[in-house]
Amino acid sequence: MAKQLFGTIEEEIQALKVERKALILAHNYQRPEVQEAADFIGDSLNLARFAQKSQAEVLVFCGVHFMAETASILCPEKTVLLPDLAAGCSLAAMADAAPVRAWKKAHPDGVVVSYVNTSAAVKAESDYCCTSSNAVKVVRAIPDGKEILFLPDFFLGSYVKKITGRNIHLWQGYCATHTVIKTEKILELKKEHPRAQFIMHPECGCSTRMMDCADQVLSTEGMTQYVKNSPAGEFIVATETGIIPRMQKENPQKRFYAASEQAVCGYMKQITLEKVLNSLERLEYRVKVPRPVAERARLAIERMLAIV
Ligand code: CIZ
Repeated sequence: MAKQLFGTIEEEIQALKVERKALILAHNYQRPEVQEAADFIGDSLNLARFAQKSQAEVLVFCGVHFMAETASILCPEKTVLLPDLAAGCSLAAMADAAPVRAWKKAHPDGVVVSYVNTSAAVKAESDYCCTSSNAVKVVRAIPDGKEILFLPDFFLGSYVKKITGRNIHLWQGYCATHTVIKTEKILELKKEHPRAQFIMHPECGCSTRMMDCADQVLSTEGMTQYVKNSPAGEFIVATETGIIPRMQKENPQKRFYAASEQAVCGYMKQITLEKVLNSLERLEYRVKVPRPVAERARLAIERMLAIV
């Protein structure tokens, strides 16, 4: 584990960051102190795009493994570091490349749309990538009548299917963190806070039942923008709880209620300030997507970027 040489751990990180010509990127679900130490906070795609435009040589990606892979695909010339290789993703782990290839074989005319929560190897098998904020747009850009294979999130896929009315086959994956958010608790909170707006992430396990009573179904980026611009003063937030300190900091006069206090992603919370310092000191752990896979995965990401 990293040794502290002088000052606080935060000061040590900032000093080493300059020395390494590094940027610290933190996902919206990271611990508050990690978000505080970051140069940029956002969703996986905005983080990778911010990194792409920067002059930094090293990216310390405070998020989970597939996000660091996406950054490596979009910034092949930069050193991408993940402070803990155990920071995986329950949803991404539900789709491996081999079963995806078998699925494609069973639907040879199918257009494969992969949510960003997939490994680089699965993105390489896909025609399009999408995020929760642009999945509807990506699907709408595919010519009418085309059969669509959507993976790995069943709930996001169901939402997109309902909104677009398209012929979509759904992979049966789900995010373990979002499944703990339950309809009953949301109804209770709505009763307790009748003026609160209810905003929901489409990965929520209850989304198929609760979609119609949500004021908004939004990605994490969409949520942070929405609460800023909305005249409402209270919000019930149905996603991983790590986003709430950011919302509170950016909107000190507003109130936020977690739809479930248990919606905590253990993988996201693997990243600590100590591990960030260690990562900068030792330049570990490097995430590099092999070139042939990266080139195919990049095509799926670029097709998405051309639409949104
Ligand atoms: O793309 C991301 O960062 C994820 C996984 C979710 C979101 O809504 O931002």
